[in-house]
Amino acid sequence: MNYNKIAQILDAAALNAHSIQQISLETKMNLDEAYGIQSISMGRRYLRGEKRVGLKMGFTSKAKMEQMGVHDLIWGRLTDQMEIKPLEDVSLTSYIHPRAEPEIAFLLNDLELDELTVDTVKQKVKGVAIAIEIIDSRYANFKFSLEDVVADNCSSSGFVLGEWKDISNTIIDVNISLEVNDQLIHAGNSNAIMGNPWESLVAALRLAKENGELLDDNSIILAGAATPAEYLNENQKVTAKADGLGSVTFQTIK
Ligand code: OOG
Ligand code: MG
Repeated sequence: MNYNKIAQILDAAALNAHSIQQISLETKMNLDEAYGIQSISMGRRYLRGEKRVGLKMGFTSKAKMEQMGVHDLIWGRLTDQMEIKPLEDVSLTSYIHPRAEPEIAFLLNDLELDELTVDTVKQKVKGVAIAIEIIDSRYANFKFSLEDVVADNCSSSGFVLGEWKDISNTIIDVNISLEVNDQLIHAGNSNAIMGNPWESLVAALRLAKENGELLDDNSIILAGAATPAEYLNENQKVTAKADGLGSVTFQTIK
């Protein structure tokens, strides 16, 4: 199968919310090829009018690596169509088997940085927020290899942003949790994200530079979940909280 064809299959699976067989079972691809497929598949979305609004990092914590059996850092693209407003009703019919996970989000300014370190990248941040990511692997049973998930834009499907706070609100060593219907489901610490969530931003900016992804004013970065993800069902109130960042909630409907 050629890469355009694979990109088209993945794009159609996301668009129509139907699952497909893992690509790697039939077609061998290396990581570069998988990112190439992601790029072509996202190109199809841009042609339909979706706008890229940022990037998301994946497998930045042990909790996520262990849940999914993938142990390498990955990155994908976020579009405007994936954004869900806080308190919005989310219909599960547009997803295959969605899961939610608590995230930390960064809002960027247009500053260009030469050196990317935990100290320098702070200059490029206008705000930090608690967020929830909805992931929805296009592969049956949410099962994939590293290459499969990369080709599938790292399962990206939705995100909800809490209120932006300035970076005097620390995001280091804070409790972060996911609640469903006011019950605590997963709890973690922000430092589970690469030892310090700022490291995830450093990695994101480095990858963006290496891959020619422009991160201009108001771009969003999701740092990757600090806890495992949880499957969603209808009629659930889903909330993520982090110390100092407040909370964000959405509601699922049929
Ligand atoms: C892949 C996406 C991983 C994260 O926060 O680690 C991710 C998946 O788990 O399906 O978004
Ligand atoms: Mg995530």
